[in-house]
Amino acid sequence: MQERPYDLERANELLWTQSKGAISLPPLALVSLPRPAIGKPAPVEFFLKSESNLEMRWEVLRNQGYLVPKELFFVRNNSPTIPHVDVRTWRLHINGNGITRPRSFSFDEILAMPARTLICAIECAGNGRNFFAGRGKKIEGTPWNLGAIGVAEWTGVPLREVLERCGVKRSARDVMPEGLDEGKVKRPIPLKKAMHEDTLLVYAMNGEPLLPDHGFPVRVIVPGWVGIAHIKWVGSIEVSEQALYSEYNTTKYILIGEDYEAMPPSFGEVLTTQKVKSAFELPWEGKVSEGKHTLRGRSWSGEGRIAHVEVSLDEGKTWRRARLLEPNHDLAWVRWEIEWDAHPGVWKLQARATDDRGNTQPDRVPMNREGYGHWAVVTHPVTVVSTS
Ligand SMILES: Nc1nc2c(c(=O)[nH]1)N[C@H]1C(S)=C(S)[C@@H](COP(=O)(O)O)O[C@H]1N2
Ligand SMILES: [Mo]
Repeated sequence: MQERPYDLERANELLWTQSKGAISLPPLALVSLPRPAIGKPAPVEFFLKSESNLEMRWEVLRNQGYLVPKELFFVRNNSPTIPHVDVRTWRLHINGNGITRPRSFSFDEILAMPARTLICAIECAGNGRNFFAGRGKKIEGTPWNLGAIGVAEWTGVPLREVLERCGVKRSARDVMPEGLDEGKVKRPIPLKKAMHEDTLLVYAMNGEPLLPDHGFPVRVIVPGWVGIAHIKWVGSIEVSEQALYSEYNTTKYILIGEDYEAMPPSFGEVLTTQKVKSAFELPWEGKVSEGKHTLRGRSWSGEGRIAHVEVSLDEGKTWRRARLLEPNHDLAWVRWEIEWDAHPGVWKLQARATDDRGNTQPDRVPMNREGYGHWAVVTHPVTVVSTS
């Protein structure tokens, strides 16, 4: 018998009171409260807030370890509010013509299945969107700098285990998890990806139950793929012998533009894996005092692990290799550091990473209408102030 990560009976109650900080009402009373856009506290020191989204400030990672604590993890909600899910009545329904035995699972049944734990990033496809600006056209969408990413340890059951218990057919083609949020957010993944041992239905993040913001009680993890594939508050999953579509793979989370081809009925190229990016653990347009510093940052790839990172302090004329720190997980990130003797003035810092598949961050990436997939080198402005 496998040990439960936490007490199921009290999970709902605990999570809501924890995430709402001050208030501690019994679960029934909570049901009548207005649904929040964000559940956890969102202090301005940690986050930039826009509608129902929280962008992590990169400077907060400076004193953190490899994983992002749940309190600091970015939030991206396509629906205006997050749902209240009662884990005691919650069920996961599996249906569609791609399985022979449609059925549903209780939370207890999910917990009783063989668990798997892994570390990976979740990154919004629009992370870095702001850096497309200044190319003539304003881009709609959540105005992210680089803080729409986090790395955590996820525990759950392989989606494959669940699908096999439903008699998944070899002829099945697409698998589409659907969220219980107002917008019923759903996006398909191909059967092969759904059956990968690392594609999980997770109920724990960094060893604790998921917060409501991150999909309590169960969310999907598809390592390396765009954030939108990682469906939160999953309530049902359709398995189909036909290709499946939703707005999230036909009109949104696709690349539209001259350099991209439409994949009808999708209006553009459908996004799958994330590319390579880098960020400094510094405030945006921040100030540092002159003198010797250790510059720190992180680089990541949705296709492999980071092989090396270079830093330039002279707008790309010369580059120096940064030291990589352990650990360095596939489909997550690596922390790095480099010495800097900072002289007063305005500096433009750049970091450029290469992954073990040979993907190196380019100087520019072609525009696309919705501003997804900006993985070019970013110039980070920092003012060094004189101390004399
Ligand atoms: N049900 C549901 N799942 C969802 C979303 C959503 O709006 N509803 N947002 C997606 C997007 S766009 C991203 S980037 C990630 C963000 O995960 P996080 O909020 O836990 O950081 O969740 C994905 N899963
Ligand atoms: Mo996203």
